[in-house]
Amino acid sequence: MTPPLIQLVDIPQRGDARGGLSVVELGGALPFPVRRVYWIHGTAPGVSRGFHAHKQLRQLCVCVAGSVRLSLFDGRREESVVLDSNSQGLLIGPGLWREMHDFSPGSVLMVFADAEYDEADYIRSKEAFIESTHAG
Ligand code: T46
Repeated sequence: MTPPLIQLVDIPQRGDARGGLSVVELGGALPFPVRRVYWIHGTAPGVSRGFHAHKQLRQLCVCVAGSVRLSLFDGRREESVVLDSNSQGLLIGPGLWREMHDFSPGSVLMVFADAEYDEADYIRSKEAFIESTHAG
């Protein structure tokens, strides 16, 4: 059976009566070593982001405030998910075209990545991405 494109992982919750506390341990809790963390915030209403794939990069995306809809496309199938929780993150492997839509006001999308920023790892043309999925 073909595995789903959307792979969600649970994030341990250590909150108590005082409020929430979510934990991502960097020493082995994720299926890859974390080399970079960045977060996307202050996205203007109606703006979409992404529109690229990665050749190698693996990432975990957690919407730590508000919500965002993330869609993944492998060249044949497209699946999307609304991220709106501190307790679940979306794993995104290489070879997936990603788009981010419907950012809610004040939303913050935190991303844990297994490599430092490298523009050469991006495929920013959808046509080139689709071609790459048919290659080999
Ligand atoms: C991804 C989705 C989920 C850097 O200089 N360093 C960085 O670590 C990042 C992530 C970006 N940049 C530069 C590259 C561009 O000039 O910041 C600018 C905006 O990046 P981009 O247009 O790629 O941002 P998004 O929101 O479309 O995509 C980002 C990540 O780039 C990407 O890897 O998977 O979030």
